[in-house]
Amino acid sequence: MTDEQMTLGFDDLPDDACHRLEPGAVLLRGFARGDAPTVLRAVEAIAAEAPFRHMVTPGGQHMSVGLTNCGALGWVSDRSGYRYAPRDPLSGLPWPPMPTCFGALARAAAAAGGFAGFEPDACLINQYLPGTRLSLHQDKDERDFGAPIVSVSLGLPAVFLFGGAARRDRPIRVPLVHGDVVVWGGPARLRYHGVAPLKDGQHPLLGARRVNLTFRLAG
Ligand code: MD6
Ligand code: FE
Repeated sequence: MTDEQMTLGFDDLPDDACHRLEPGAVLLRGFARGDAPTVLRAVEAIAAEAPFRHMVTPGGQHMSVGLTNCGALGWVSDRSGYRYAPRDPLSGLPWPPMPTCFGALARAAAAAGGFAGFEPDACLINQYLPGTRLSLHQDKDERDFGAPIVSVSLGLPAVFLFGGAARRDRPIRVPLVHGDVVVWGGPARLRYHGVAPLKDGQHPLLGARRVNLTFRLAG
């Protein structure tokens, strides 16, 4: 099968529906659309304190994704590895607190995805410009894999690559648009995943950008 045939069309999935991608992974189409303007104002305030930056991987490459955090813990990368840290290494200050509206959105989405009682302590905020990609990886720096991850997509559409338990497993391609939320846990928690290079475009709220929020219980 060609890549083209494996891609679900952006219009193939109805609005505001819940789609099981596979056991433990659910796409909540449009779940965050109503909250998006408020959430994006909060993202701007966070980025004014803790700017988006291109972190260095342990291999010495700069990530093409721009990244910042809010909440008690933030995900960081440098030559010595990946980890969660309570302070922004750029400023030495604690990460900005998680806005109330973020916690409420993450909790509600997790519950809708079958994970009641989710209380995230970390929110990783990724910024994609046209051409930015995120290579296949597992999210495994969190202490407890019992909690899900809640991922909120805002701005330009992207193709989420959802792979298997091994890096070599061929990913399926899931189109994500503004307001979509993916809840991901249980048997899917350690799946390889990534984001295909962002296509150019203009979004009414974000211009030529995509912003992704991933909520985690890290500590
Ligand atoms: C992104 N997301 O969509 C990157 N990880 O920009 C992730 O890496 C991710 O969306 C774990 C669970 C859901 C995700
Ligand atoms: Fe991830």
